[in-house]
Amino acid sequence: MRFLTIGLGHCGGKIADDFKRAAIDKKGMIMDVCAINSDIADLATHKNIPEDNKLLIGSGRGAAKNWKEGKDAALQNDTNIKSLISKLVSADTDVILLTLGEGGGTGSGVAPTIAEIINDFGKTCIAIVTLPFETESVRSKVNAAMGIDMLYRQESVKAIICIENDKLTAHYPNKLLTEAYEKVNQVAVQTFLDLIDLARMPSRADRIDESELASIFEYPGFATLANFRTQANMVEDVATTLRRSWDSSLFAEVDPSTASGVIFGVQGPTHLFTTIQVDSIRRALHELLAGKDAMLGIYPSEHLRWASYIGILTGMDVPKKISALLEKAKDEYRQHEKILEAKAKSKKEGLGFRLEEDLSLQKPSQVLAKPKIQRTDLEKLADTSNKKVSNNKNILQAIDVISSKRGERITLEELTGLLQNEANAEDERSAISMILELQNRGYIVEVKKNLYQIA
Ligand SMILES: Nc1nc2c(ncn2[C@@H]2O[C@H](COP(=O)(O)OP(=O)(O)OP(=O)(O)O)[C@@H](O)[C@H]2O)c(=O)[nH]1
Ligand SMILES: [Mg+2]
Repeated sequence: MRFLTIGLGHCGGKIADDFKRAAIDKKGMIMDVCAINSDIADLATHKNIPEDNKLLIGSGRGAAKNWKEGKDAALQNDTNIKSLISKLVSADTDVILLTLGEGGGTGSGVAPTIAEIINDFGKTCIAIVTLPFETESVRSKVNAAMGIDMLYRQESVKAIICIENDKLTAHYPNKLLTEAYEKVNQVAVQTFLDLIDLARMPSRADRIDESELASIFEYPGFATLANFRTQANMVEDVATTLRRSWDSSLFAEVDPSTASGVIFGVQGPTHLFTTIQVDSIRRALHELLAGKDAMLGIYPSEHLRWASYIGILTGMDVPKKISALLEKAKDEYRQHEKILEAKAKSKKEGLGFRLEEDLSLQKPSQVLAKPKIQRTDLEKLADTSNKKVSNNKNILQAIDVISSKRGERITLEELTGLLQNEANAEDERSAISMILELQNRGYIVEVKKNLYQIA
């Protein structure tokens, strides 16, 4: 079989690099490989991918965990991507494999565009994607949700196989994250290659061939890989071990009853495959997957001490993990938007430092020196025992009114008129009380008899 693996972004590039390394030893398998990334440093780390097959798109510094940035970079490099793929794809390429980590900006944003380009080449693709940890940021979740949705809708994309990163914690609790990543990437690569090997393996019993396997890949929808190995003498019932082969994997949990196609190969010592045992495996497959395109290969080998179950289930409904991711991405995005709205509002309103209000309670420091003026006439007129003006709200309004005339000179008559019209002074007497208060606070200064300077 001939594969073209295209690694997208950081995680996708690493998995593609692993594919190339692991496939080198496989006789009869041709694995063409390339990497597309917006991060120049990542590309340099892929030792097994030829330099000519590495394509840098976008900024060179990554897509800042923004799927739109990744998508734009792919669109802008449409011609370069097409020429890279046309260099590597050939008439006998059976499957194009896209590998990426859903959650970043590059892989999530670029993959749907690549799938569209592949469609123009008349080829189909399988995607192997990782799902972000539940504890990753809202940005990662939105990228992943958006990326998976866009990828799923692409016509050329058939089987989407999801590695569930959250399972890493249970599988490798004490490993460093980098080691756990390496491990899970290798397991995914090995499982896939074991499946391909199955279709090339001879058998004296029923076997699966490459064209059967290729036809199973064609069912669109979500898929999972199964790979389980156990000591042959531990297998009491071959059929019950079957289900464990996908339930215990690092791939996202699926509902096998929704599958369209299934291929299974069971390998083990010859004595394991009595007709009754093989019949029981077939029954188990049939009960679980009635009406499905299910194929079983049996690979007895005299000297094996272990039994292994390798398979793929395709054309399945959305795994629970992805439905939950889509919901969580929406919820957390809404929450995030609310926080941003509140921050924008608070920015508009400022920090609550109102100099004029503060000044109305306390004399401003920059006020002009209070002139010694005769206020007796005004005081008489105002009858300062009148409480109307001491109302803080009215005086604030008066300050507001005169502040628009800062620097101007204004007569007593104009000032009383102004305060009556615009500062709610009820009558001339209240207006004059306000004038006295404004003078007291230093907002106006009587520069001549009945002529005021607004400070
Ligand atoms: N299983 C596995 N998951 C990984 C690995 N590296 C990263 N991830 C996951 O993949 C997601 C995407 O990360 P990257 O591949 O670094 O993102 P990218 O596509 O390069 O995008 P940008 O860095 O934003 O340009 C992360 O959120 C992780 O959940 C890895 O080696 N193995
Ligand atoms: Mg990156």
